[in-house]
Amino acid sequence: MKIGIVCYPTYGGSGVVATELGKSLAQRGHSVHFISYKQPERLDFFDKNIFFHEVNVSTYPLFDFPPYETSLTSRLVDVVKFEKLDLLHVHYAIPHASAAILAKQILASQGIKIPVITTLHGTDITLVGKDTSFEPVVTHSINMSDAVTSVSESLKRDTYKFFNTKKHIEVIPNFIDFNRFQKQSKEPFKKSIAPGNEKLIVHTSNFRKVKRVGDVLKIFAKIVEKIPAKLILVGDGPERHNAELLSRELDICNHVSFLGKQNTVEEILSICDLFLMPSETESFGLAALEAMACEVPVIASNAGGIPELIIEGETGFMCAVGDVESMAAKGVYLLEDENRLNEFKANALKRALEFDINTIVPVYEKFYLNVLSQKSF
Ligand code: GMT
Repeated sequence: MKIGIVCYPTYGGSGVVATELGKSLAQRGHSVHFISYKQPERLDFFDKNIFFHEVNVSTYPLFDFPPYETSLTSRLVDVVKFEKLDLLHVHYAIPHASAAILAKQILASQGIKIPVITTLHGTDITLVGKDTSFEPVVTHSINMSDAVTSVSESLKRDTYKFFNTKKHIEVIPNFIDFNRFQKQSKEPFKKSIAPGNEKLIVHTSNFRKVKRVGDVLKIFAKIVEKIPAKLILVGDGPERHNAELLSRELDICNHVSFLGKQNTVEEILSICDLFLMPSETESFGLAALEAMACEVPVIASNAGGIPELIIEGETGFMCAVGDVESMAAKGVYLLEDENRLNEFKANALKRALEFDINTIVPVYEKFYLNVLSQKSF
């Protein structure tokens, strides 16, 4: 198949899933055309089946807000026509789905038919999408897509709750590439971060409010009162500065490392004992899956799609959003007993294996073929 993938190019989960999906589809022999305003972060190599089409947004003195959606739509029309694509798979509803729907209409007026598949990832539904300034467009885009997928049952339920749609939504979860995400021996690195053999606790995110990075620090501050431990924070974003201030306030600076954005997260995860994900909401929790693949158990909030990933009392624990006391208590319970911790680590890997890229990508492939066979688009 010739597949067009539209996504955000940055570190966000939807861009990562879209890029990894495209890379895997290319390995399976499909031609994959990425369309975005920048080369996706994880697309840093050459493959004869992978193509990248940059969207350039023209500026003009009249434009206080350059119209990205219009430029994207025009680029989609051009790429679909010139590359003779079979389908468009757009990741994150805003503005990718609406741009693809308009491109599809323009192409139809020229006698070219192409189905649009929209994958809902999370905040495009639970936070941004339901905002009244976007809602009518998101609803229309969902209803006009030829097929829609969501990354969890929870996100599917939220879509029906927040939007006026009866569209069938196929749940296809996030997945993980074990060629990259697996525990590696990184003893010298571990020694440099934890010279006293302290337990290592980790959080990775884009430091947006929804991630509750402040809770990560509060949980850690309580754990470190009882267990010698260090905290590694990976990523960057709007809440980073507040997090730094809070770590000073909590007097835990000597135990906390802010590493910023990192390309080889799997190396950091490989030396860690516990992952914290106290998010306000999380449609799936890809970062937790990455940790589990590297044998790191997770303590998370009991929100969104997280219960579809974590097995309570086996691969980690889930507590109410904001309940830092309980999360810290669970953390101590895990870290204080080496045998118990090792059992949770093994369980985490076992659970992650259920989301192997080689299991999930064929599900998308089958889904595409099914949409193409319907011919009703
Ligand atoms: O988590 C983020 O802030 C990024 C966001 C995105 O769409 O870029 O991630 C969402 O999509 C991921 C991939 O499907 C999911 O694993 C994340 O749980 C989801 N984030 C939220 O729902 C907050």
